[in-house]
Amino acid sequence: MSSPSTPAEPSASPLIGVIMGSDSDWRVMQDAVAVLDDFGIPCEVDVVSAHRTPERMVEYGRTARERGLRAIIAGAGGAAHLPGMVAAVTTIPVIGVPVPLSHLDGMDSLLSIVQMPAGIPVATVSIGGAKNAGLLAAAVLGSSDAELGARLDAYRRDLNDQVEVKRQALRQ
Ligand code: RP5
Repeated sequence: MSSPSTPAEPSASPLIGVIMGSDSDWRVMQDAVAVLDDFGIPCEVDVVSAHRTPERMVEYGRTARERGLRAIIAGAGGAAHLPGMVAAVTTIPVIGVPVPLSHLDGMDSLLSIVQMPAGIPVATVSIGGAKNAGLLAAAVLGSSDAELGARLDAYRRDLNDQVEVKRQALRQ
C-alpha cells in the first residue's frame, strides 16, 4: 500500500494526530505532516476509516486526549464522515481536510465535512488544504506556547517578504 510511511518514525509523544480514511489520501495529507515537521511538532500518522474500521476510529478518538494529543487533523474523501465522527467522540479540536477524489472534485468531501450540526464542531479547511490544516494545528499549539507562536509570526513575516520580493521584481 502507498502507506504514509514517508514521515519519520512516530514520536514518543505526538501532539498532533494526522489521520486519513485511506492510504490513498496520503498524497494530500502529507502536506499537513510536512508543515508539522517544519515546525518541529511531533505528530503521529495513521489510516483510520470511519466505515471500514469504525471500532478503531472510536477508540482513536476516545483515547486521543489521554494519549497527549492536542488536536487531530482528519482527512477524507467522498462521503467524508471521518472528521465529524472523530469529533463526536473527543473534545480536542478536530481539523477536517476535504480530500478531492476524481468524481466531484472534492465538493462532496467539503460539504460532508463542513456542514456539521451545531454542537460538534469541525474546523474545515479548503479542498485539499492539508497545508493550512497543519498551520492551524500549529496555531492551536502556539496559542499556549510563546516560542512556537513567535515562529508562526516569523512564518507570516516571511510570506509578507516573499510578496515584497515579487513586487520589486515586477517593477524591474
Ligand atoms: C474515503 O474514501 C477515503 O478517505 C478516501 O478518500 C476514499 C477512497 O478510499 P479508497 O477507495 O482509495 O481506499 O473513505
